[in-house]
Amino acid sequence: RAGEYDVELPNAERLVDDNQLVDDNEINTEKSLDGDSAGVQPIMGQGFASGGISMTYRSILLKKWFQAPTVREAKGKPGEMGKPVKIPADMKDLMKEKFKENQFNLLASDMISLNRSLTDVRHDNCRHKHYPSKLPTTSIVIVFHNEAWTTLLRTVWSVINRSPRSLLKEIILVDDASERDFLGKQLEDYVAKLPVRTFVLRTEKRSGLIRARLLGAEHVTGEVITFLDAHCECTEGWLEPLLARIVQNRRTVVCPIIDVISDETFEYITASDSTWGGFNWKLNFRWYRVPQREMARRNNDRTAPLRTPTMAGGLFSIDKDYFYEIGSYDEGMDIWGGENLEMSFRIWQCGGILEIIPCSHVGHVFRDKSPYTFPGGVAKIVLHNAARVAEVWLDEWRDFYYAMSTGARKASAGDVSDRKNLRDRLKCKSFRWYLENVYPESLMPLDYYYLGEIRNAETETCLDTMGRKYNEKVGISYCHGLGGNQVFAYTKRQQIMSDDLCLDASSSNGPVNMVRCHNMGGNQEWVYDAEEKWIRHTNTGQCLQRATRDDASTPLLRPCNYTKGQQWLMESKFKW
Ligand code: UD2
Ligand code: MN
Repeated sequence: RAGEYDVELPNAERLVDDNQLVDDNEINTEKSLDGDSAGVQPIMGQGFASGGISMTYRSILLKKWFQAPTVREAKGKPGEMGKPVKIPADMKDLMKEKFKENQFNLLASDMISLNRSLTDVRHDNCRHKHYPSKLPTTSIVIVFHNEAWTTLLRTVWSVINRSPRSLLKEIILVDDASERDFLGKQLEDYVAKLPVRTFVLRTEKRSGLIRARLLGAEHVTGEVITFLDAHCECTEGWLEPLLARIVQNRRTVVCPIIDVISDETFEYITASDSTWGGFNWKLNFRWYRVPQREMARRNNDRTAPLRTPTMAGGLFSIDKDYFYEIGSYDEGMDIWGGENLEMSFRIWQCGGILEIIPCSHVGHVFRDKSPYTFPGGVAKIVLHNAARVAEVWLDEWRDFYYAMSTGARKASAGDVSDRKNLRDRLKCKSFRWYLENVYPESLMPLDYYYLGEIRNAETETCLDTMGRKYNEKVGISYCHGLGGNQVFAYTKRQQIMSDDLCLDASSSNGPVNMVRCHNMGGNQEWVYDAEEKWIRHTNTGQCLQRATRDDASTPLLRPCNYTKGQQWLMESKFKW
């Protein structure tokens, strides 16, 4: 049953979805080597002093890496200036073993200084920007469950080394019931000696990142809360532009550009400054290319704040009072997932603004798989959280979410009355308002005639994406009534769409492909005649017809002939 009804596993999304409108060359991997970062200290002083590193493991690292001239070559210290770490061939087994602990190359991370240098990745124009001399102070809140020592402390050191001391109130680490000894007293002793006030809070039992962040936030004494994941690296000048924006309008919630720290090599890779956050019908967060209209609103200034429909969730700054005014987080959400979209919708619908600040860059280790347990099951937790988002914020567009899987329909959102009351109390706007004003490019169509299965009158088979990808033929198969791959929306723009795919034909005898929706009519425009039941392709004038016995896998495009094989029913909704 893989594929169709599965929930997407956490961390499945990389910085940029394969299928997005982002050119690979937008991701700039070339870094200039000028510009240094503060406080580079010797590796031995910071990299291996302690923390989850056994004596044998340590001595292997020391021998193999730091003493073998073949390994050191002329390369200097591993990972400096954000360079990738190369693991010697005879350490590959150890590397694979270590990878399992956190689902990233822990061996590489352990070889890099906690203070490693990075290049200044900012756009040139960012370096000369002037920010108000009086900025608010911020407290950094970092929650973690079983995080590795070196990634956690490298996050902390990067904050210390690259933030103006006067703006940094404190660093609050929230341990969400980790099961690793070195994250206990050893961590407390370590952070007690740091040059910036840093302390560790602990949840009593595993509470998930949402409630862990709430615990951290309670202890914030700065004026602004800045949340970071526990495997980040802040770059030169990351903090000032975030705080400066909040000074201008305290209802602005701001995110840095999230660069990629490779989970394989720990190379620091600058991300595109032309992507923003969106989401699909399954309520997965996704990166998409920023549309022209938003570029134009910013006068094509790539350093100007970018209004984003959603945020990734892990890295942002928010005025502390505003955080509570607007309803902090939904405490009914467990472990991981959903809170990023929940907060994004809430900010926009309730009078705030959500932005990416391109002059602020923070790296994050994106992983393919989640390293930790999801007590009760991944699907149950992630679908529960998403259902809460759908119930409270999506109005009738929640149907798109529920259409995507039986799992989603079965999952319980629990009691959402408090969150609905919050929405009333704050007099938040509708999801329609959000789609119209914030995110017209959304995959959830603003207006649509139909959402459900599309059934052929003669063969009683249904259009089906078959889980196929972009630019492949649309399928047709036995109607299962379960939604998922057999759910299509017929939109007011006359698209037949399934999530980000639209039925598309470029020549008059087909094939009928699934192509990314471009919202511009053309090959993606279809007219459904609700009386005659035919679906006519506007550009070619041809009609959609059932599959043949020779090739039962895909519908055809043929001259309209008013036979039953060209009749399609958009009536039955899928079974709820
Ligand atoms: C992204 C966000 C993450 C969060 C998540 C959705 C970024 C870079 N990351 O996933 O912050 O919004 O989407 O929920 O935007 N953690 C706990 N307790 C738990 C589980 C996780 O403390 O039970 C910690 C974890 O150690 C980490 C943070 O929460 O520091 C985020 O978890 P993640 O790194 O697995 O999430 P990520 O980056 O895949
Ligand atoms: Mn993360």
